[in-house]
Parts: sequence; structure tokens; C-alpha cells
Amino acid sequence: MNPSKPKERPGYFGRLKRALQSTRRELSRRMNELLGPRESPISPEQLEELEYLLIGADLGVETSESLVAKIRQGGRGKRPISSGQARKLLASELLELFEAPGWREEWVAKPHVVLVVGVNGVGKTTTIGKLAHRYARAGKSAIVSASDTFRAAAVEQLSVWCRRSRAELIMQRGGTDPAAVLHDALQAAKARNKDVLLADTAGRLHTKRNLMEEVKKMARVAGRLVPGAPHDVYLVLDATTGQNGLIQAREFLTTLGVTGIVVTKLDGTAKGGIVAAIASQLKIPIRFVGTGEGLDDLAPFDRQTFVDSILG
Ligand SMILES: Nc1nc2c(ncn2[C@@H]2O[C@H](COP(=O)(O)OP(=O)(O)OP(=O)(O)O)[C@@H](O)[C@H]2O)c(=O)[nH]1
Ligand SMILES: [Mg+2]
Repeated sequence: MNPSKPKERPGYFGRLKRALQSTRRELSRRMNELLGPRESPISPEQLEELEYLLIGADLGVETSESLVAKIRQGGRGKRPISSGQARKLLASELLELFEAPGWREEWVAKPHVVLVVGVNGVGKTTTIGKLAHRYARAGKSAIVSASDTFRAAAVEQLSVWCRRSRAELIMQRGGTDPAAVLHDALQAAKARNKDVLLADTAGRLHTKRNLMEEVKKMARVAGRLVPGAPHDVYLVLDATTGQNGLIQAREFLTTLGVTGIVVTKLDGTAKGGIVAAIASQLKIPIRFVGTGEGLDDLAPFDRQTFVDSILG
């Protein structure tokens, strides 16, 4: 089973590109100002400025430092390095921050169980709606577990998404135990031979340890009912929260077996460099990016498109 293979709409990479438009505008304007025409020689001071420029685009201090260090090394022997060379080196080093492509959403179990986690308001529920839609388009049947039992409105929000993407929603009115809702959803998915189960979770703060325990409990419940589950744990990070998102992410990474990252709201920031900071610092592959609030606004992440889009 391979839900991503059938027909990746060409528009998807275009969406990623469009979502990065303001980042590109900001970054290329500043780079042009700083580096000048392609033939012009670059001074060590300009390279230092470039580092600040990258930090300003939210690539993070560490990542920006190491990128510029690589440009410096790459230019050794042919001093002074030209603006064009510096740009080329930056693009190739940036590309290296991401894992090489090759990932496909290979599903071996039925249902393939996905937990979607992340702090408050990052876009978990929205991402679930978009994923359900993506799988429906690929001819896969989806079931959604409304396991965010903290927020009353979460069920309503999910049912709207599920109606739009024709996914079945499992909920418990007045339920308090997320793992119990998931348990029901897993049984329903098995009984109805569904391809994929998407479990929403509550927005949780990394300081509230009991909430993290709850997601762990959900994972255990899933594993008892479906061998190998959860097969994927997607951590959702909001691009507009910048470096703070990275700090929040670490708690999830150490507590749960996160298999992939979804970066949302890329359309709402001129600091899309955060995607590179996430990739290089967390070392967890970025699977999808959110490019808007609509059903179709989820693009599979593609590193080449990303690099071309922000530097092009
Ligand atoms: N522009 C834009 N908005 C998004 C994107 N993803 C989510 N949003 C918006 O972000 C807001 C929060 O999204 P939710 O899906 O409710 O977030 P959540 O993580 O489920 O929130 P809690 O359940 O409260 O923790 C909503 O207004 C969404 O429309 C995106 O990719 N782009
Ligand atoms: Mg939610």
C-alpha cells in the first residue's frame, strides 16, 4: 500500500513554493543587497553579515554558523570567493541539512495508525483533516479518533473536517479519557477494515508531564490492539513560533518515538528558514508542510523545492 504514489498533484510543490514566497522575497532582497552581483568578491565581513542574515530568517544560530563556516571552507584556495560561489555553496550546504529523499508513505499494517501530537494551537486538528483528505484522494479509507478530550470544540472542528474529507469520526460525548476514545476508534477501524487511523490529541504543554504521559498511554493502547502501532507519530510545529517551537519539540522527541515532523503555517511567515533549523537540529525528517487553511493546503516536503524557493 502506498498512498503517496498514485498521483501527487504537480500543484503540491507549487504550494510549498508559494508558501515560501515572503521568505524568499525577504531573503533574496537582503542577500542581493549584501552580496551584490555574482562576480563581486566577498569579504570576511560580508560572510559574517550573511550569518546574521540567515539568523534573521530563523535558521537558528547554530545552523547559520555552520552553514557560513562551510562556505568559508569551500572558498579556501580561491580567495576571495565570489558572490556567485557563495550563493552556490549556500544552496548545496542547505540541501545537505535535510535527509535525502526516498521516503514513501509505505503502509504494511491495516489500519496504519498515526498519532498527531504537538503543543496548543500548532495545527494538529487541521493537519488531520488535510491528511484524511489526502488519503481519501488516494482511495484510502480513513478513520479519525477524536482523542482531544480537553477542548469541547475539538470534536465539532473535527467533524467538519471529516465530513469534507469523507472520513469516519469516532468520538465519545463527554468522554474524558483520550486513550479510551482511541481504543474505540482502533476497534472500529479493525472491524471496518480501514486503511488508516488518524488520532488527534490535545494541545499539551511540555511542562505538564501528565499530558505527555497520556500520549504515551495512547501509544501503548494502540500497540496492544494493532501490532506495531503507532506506526507513525507526527509532531506538528508552527513555523510562526520560530525557535520556541524547537524548544517545545525536544520534550516530545525524548518522550515519544516521533517518526516525522509537520511544519504548519509556512504561508504565514517570512521566516521560513525555521524549516532548515528544524531539520538540522532535530534530525527528524520533515514529512509535510502546511501551506494554508484549506483542505488541500498540505504539501509533502521536498528539500530541493525548499532550497530553490527560498534562495531562487
Ligand atoms: N495559515 C495557516 N493556518 C493554519 C495552518 N494549519 C493550521 N492553521 C490554523 O491554525 C489554527 C489552529 O489550528 P488547529 O488545527 O485548531 O490547531 P491544534 O493544534 O489542533 O490546536 P489545539 O487543539 O487547540 O491544541 C486554526 O485557525 C487553523 O486554521 C496552515 O498551514 N496555514
Ligand atoms: Mg486540535
